[in-house]
Amino acid sequence: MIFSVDARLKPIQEKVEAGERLTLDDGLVMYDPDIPVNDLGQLANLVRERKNGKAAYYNINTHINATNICVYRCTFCAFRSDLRSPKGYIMSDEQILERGREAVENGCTEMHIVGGLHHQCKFDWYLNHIKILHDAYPQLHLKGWTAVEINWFEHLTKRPTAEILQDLMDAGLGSMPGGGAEIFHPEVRDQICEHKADSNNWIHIHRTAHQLGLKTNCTMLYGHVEKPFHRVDHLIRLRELQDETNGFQTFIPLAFHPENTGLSHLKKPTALDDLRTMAISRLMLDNIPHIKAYWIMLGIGTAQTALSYGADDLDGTVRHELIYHDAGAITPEFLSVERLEHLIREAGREPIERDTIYRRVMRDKTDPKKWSVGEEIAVAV
Ligand code: V47
Repeated sequence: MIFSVDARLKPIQEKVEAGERLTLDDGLVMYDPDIPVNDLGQLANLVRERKNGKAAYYNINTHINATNICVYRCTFCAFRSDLRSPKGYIMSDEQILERGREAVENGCTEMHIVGGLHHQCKFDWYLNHIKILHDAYPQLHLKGWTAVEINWFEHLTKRPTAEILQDLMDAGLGSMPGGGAEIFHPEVRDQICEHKADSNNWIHIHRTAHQLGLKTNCTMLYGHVEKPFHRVDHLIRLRELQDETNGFQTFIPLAFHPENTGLSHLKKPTALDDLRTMAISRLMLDNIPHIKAYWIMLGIGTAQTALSYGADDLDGTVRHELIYHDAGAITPEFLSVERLEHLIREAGREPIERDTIYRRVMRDKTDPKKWSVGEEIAVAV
């Protein structure tokens, strides 16, 4: 044993040190509030350093949400709007292209594209975003449309998942974000978003994406009506798909922000719950290379601390984030590269700029807006 932990964690520590897989019961033990978070952090850090050494990754990215008008009414969402609400908006092609220009002007390697499911917009409207952005700015990686949106496009077109994804890839889609997973278990999903893609749909869409060679991320929205069992069950379902396809790059645990949502009576998860969940995610998801501490959602201090609780990625500089800021996030709208690198170094880690599919980014010293990419970053399995 490299370090000492609470007696109830000893069998788990043995497994972690031997590189053995943890079970659902192990996950539930780790969620017992009497188990010290620091002990879990030490175990998660062992796995994190085994996989990613001292490296901590970030990227230079921006977001675009071309509309917030949405047919769905997920109780946790503060971003969505009705068509006739003064809050509702929809962006024109010119506005979308202007965002692409701004992104390239600021040296971004990635644009994160998600939005509402506007009942008056056809699939071609969504496909066209990818087309016009990719045609104008081919160097910008387009990470777009969650499985929930893909499921909606299937509903609109009556076409199978693979065809929809292929159309998007042909237009220039580079990868898919991990949103829309929420909590898979129907006991929870039926309370917070019963109308949208269910767990089978979500898993099927990511499986199909992986089969087509599209890398994706995965998430879990925690800290609302779910119990520890639902969280661990969710992680195991993601782990099972990863065993099958190896197509997930990063897992992002998303802490619920209650403000302006249908669940505004709930308290947001504590920093201790955030760190416990980060550590348990790293420990349960032994086959996913990266765990992201999304600073926008966790807050800067917790995200920095999470780099010693299993996380190896802070996401990016981020511009134009709306989903969390509409739900009361008090984090800034943007962090500079200098700030991100400083936060990483302060945490005793080595900052590495990556692109969306985890290749090292090399910047031109005289003009940082110019960049090239190296090989995919190796992660020990
Ligand atoms: O699916 C919505 C969540 C997700 C709230 O793949 C909320 O790199 C908390 O998936 N409080 C979208 N969470 C964000 C997302 C994401 C973010 C950053 C990086 C990546 C990636 C993906 O946000 C939604 C939902 O689970 N969400 N509303 C809220 N009030």
